[in-house]
Amino acid sequence: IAGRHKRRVRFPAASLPPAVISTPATAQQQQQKRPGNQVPSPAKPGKSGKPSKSESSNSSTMATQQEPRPGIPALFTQPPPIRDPLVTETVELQDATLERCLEFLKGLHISQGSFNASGVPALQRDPHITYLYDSLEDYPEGFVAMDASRPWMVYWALAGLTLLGEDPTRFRERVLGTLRPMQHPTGGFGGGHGQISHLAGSYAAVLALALVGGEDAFALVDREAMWRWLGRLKQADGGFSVTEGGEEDVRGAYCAATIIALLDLPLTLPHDAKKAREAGFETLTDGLAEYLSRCQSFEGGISGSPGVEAHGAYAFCSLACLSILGPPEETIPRHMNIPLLLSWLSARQYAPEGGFSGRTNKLVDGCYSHWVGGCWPLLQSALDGKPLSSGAPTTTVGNLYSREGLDRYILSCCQSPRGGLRDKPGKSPDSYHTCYVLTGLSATQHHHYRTNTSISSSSEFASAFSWQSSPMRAVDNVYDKADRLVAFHPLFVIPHQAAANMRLWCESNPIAT
Ligand code: FPP
Ligand code: K
Ligand code: ZN
Repeated sequence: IAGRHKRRVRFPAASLPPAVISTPATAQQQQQKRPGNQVPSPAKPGKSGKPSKSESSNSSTMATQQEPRPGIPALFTQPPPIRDPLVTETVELQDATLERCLEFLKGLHISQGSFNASGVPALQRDPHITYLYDSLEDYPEGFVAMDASRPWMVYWALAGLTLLGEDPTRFRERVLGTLRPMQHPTGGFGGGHGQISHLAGSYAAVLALALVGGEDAFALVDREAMWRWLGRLKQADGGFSVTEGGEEDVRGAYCAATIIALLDLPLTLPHDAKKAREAGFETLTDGLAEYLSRCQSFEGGISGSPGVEAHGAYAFCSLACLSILGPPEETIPRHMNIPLLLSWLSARQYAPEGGFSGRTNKLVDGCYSHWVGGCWPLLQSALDGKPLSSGAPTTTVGNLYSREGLDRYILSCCQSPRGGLRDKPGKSPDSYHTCYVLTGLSATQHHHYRTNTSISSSSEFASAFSWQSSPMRAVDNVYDKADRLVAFHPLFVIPHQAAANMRLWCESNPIAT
């Protein structure tokens, strides 16, 4: 792959990923316009020999009239038959978005590559690989806000490359060198040099270490300090704040549960877990599921904290956290209203776009292929119930969303012509969207199910380490075999083996507390 040895970054007027780590300072910085570091590069001519149309031309309304390529069902080539008669700014934005997507869904945009028999463009594997290798190199000064997300930059690139079949272990030394100075003696990793520890950055750091694997990577984490730090983040309502003195939301819950499970941290509260001890808790996980339960909103979706708007990113955090805490068929029905959740989650998939929105009355976005798409295997597992003792894969409820629709949105609308994946047509790619769009595509391609055997010898997180996956039957999808991605663990968002290796090493190297 040519990009492997590239040492230059070319991000044309990149839009930054959402603030997964939000501080008032970075939020403000992210509003700033980035000085373009543009390397002009001519748009590749379509391999299909279709009439040429430039992305800037005002051709979107024409796209509704133009004939789609063969093999595409009408569901994905026409505006929805039922329209809201009340025209608002929101409705206009939605109409403009679906019009723009239609040209791509119908396979009529000049930037699209070769198509398969279902009218779906091929995955541009090599350009995406090159893009992600590039994303690990230098950045222009306009990206200064990303200095608070450095472990994320490492994780997004390595996770994306892994999905695409590249070997992340070749980055081991570099990753250790990058992350080592970001760890604090008082526990956890900061988002960059000299920054205080944050649960989001610590989650990304731990996942990056799991991806590169090996004893040196596992031993890099000061697990005792991590455990003490988590104790100080534990709040009286059962949840976790993301940093000492910082905000509390379900990101904290999921990141903490992931770190505890992968690193085999003790559940007993450390001595200085002041708030949690005063609330009467005895373990790091006490009251956590109840806290998540209070985050289900009137709509049925799940919000960042009790009482606010439901969002797909928080739905994944909450359902994944519940599925780490115990078997999903027990924890999810016990703490969530499932019919309401199913109704809200189903409403996230749009037609004709096929992709997911993050919340009611908002637009599809490729990154929700993971945040919303990643909820489906967890809910499916909850509905399928206890795994069979024979160990055979079991499906009772079947597909809960349109895998075909999501495949179409991802492959037709989210591939940036020069590599990298994006939110939607017209947006620039970034490594956050590249990682999570690919994670979503991988999830459509695999059936994720639990077995009754866990790789972990402890009973605590037995269920979290009992997942397996098998490729979906071809009839459920519309991508080509050559476009199959590596399967990821549905809770830890890294390969199953990477999660198992970290957990097993930590189990055999218990920390003294
Ligand atoms: C709204 O952005 C987005 C949010 C409120 C949540 C963002 C959080 C994540 C993407 C992931 C958090 C998870 C971890 C593990 C740290 P918007 O208003 O720009 O987008 P929208 O219009 O699609 O809602
Ligand atoms: K968005
Ligand atoms: Zn997005």
